[in-house]
Amino acid sequence: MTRDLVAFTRWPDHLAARYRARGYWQGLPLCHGAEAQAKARPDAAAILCGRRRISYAQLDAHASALAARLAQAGFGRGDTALVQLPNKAEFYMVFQALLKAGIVPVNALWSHRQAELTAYAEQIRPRLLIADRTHPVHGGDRFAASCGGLALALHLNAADPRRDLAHWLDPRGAPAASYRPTPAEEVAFFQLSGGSTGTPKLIPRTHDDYAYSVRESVRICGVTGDTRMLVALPAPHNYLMSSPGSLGVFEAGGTVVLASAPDPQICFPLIAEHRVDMVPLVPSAVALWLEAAGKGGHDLASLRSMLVGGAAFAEATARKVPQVFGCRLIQVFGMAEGLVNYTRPEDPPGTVFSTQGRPISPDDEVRVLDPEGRPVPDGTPGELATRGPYTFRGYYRAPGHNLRAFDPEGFYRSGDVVVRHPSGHLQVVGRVKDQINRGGEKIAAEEIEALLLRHPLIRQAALVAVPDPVLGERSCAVIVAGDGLRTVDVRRHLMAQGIAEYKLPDRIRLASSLPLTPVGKTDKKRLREELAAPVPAP
Ligand code: AMP
Ligand code: DBH
Repeated sequence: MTRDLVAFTRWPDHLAARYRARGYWQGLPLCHGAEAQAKARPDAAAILCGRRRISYAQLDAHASALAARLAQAGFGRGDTALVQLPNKAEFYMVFQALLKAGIVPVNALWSHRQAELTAYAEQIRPRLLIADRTHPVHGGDRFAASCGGLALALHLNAADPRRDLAHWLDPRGAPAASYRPTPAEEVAFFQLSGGSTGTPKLIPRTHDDYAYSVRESVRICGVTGDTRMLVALPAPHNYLMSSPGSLGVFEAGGTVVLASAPDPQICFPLIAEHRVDMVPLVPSAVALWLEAAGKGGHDLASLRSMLVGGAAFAEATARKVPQVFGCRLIQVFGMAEGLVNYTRPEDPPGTVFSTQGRPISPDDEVRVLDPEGRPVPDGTPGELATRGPYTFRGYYRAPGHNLRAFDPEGFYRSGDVVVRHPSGHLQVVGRVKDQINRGGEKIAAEEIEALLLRHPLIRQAALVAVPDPVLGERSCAVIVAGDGLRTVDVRRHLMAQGIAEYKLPDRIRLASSLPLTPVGKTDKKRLREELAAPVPAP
């Protein structure tokens, strides 16, 4: 297993040497930030979770206890783990522990179900599963039993004390086993891709590259030891982990305030109670927050910065953020694959409202390309391709797909259509990848189409985006089927395969045929146009 993890697609030597020489890659493990805080300010609050306050010393003690017990049980370098935990302090304790012990995790989202978890497990072949008994997939042991090669499953809310995560995290009685992280140039964990392919892809992230993006995000966003960041979107998401995210907060010694969802009813009281000053949101949540803030009743005066990213953000809405919340807006355009852009404090207000920022690093190489792969001038839309000190060089175990996802010079084709301004700021104006961005949650059309086609009556299927005033986009499945198929059957069929709820089509249309392009592929552009057109009155 060890060899397999090391043999991810690396940066070429000359680029790696440059990134080291320029101080981007510092050779430190990703768990270093929180560990350093545990020494420097042990009593400072690292995490507020419900009524619990976890100091940096406690975070480190729990993580070290789990790392030691896992090491004693024979886990370490070369092993992988599948983790699925909710927005609770344990998520961070476990992540820190796995980093310390050199065990490489995939952190699945809470919304993921059987289909996604199975796809991840098949790719990483985990020896360790860490999950929550209250999650529908982990209530019984069926899923664990389906993972070939699993050696241990630990659970939050476990009935069996030997498998109880809380016990494994308990510093009392922890062994003095030795353990250490993987080398900094190797994979620290796998990030999840929003994807556009049939199977969800995994992104190997090294300590060196990820730590660099976190450090610079901290600097750009002004995270300090006084920062109190509300984490209300899924904690494992790349945005909430690194832009600047929880790892950014831990790097600076601030406090992560956890929320179970981004709803104003949940978040506003937490902001008032804990004097939250920074919050990362997606545009659909901002819309809800603006509406709720207009009604008054909550003290949001502590808010100083709102980060907004993950999906298209209308300029008119962006302009309301400072007006309504009295705080600074930071637009962020990032991807789990690497490249992250931010608007900066020194940017003119017009730039902050109308662009999605510019790259973190002077060594982020950005190309904007026409359909033939030729660079277009600034101001002209084109596909964003990029490489740099924290942009990955290949999906895990996906050589065929990597040939298409990268150009011969190692630039990752993001599938996003952007306009670059002479200042380097990017505006996201569209997409060429076959994906639906449902309020920041990405749906790979191919993945759902493949599941639909497993139904015996479904002959053809296409999943396309339709505009939505709240989420930006929703999904519509257009299906050509044999007689007798009802839309409820389609929904049931998908649910039976165990997919995340956000991937269920919002609309289902039965059609007698799908429009085709001249080369005979489904003409999704035409489908989108037809579906977006107002329905003629009967
Ligand atoms: P993922 O692959 O799941 O990490 O999602 C990354 C993708 O989210 C990007 O490639 C964009 O398509 C989209 N995205 C992220 N931030 C923004 C933003 N600020 N505006 C528009 N799209 C965004
Ligand atoms: O949508 C994303 O994936 C995203 C958005 C903002 C991201 O990965 C990030 C910042 O790092």
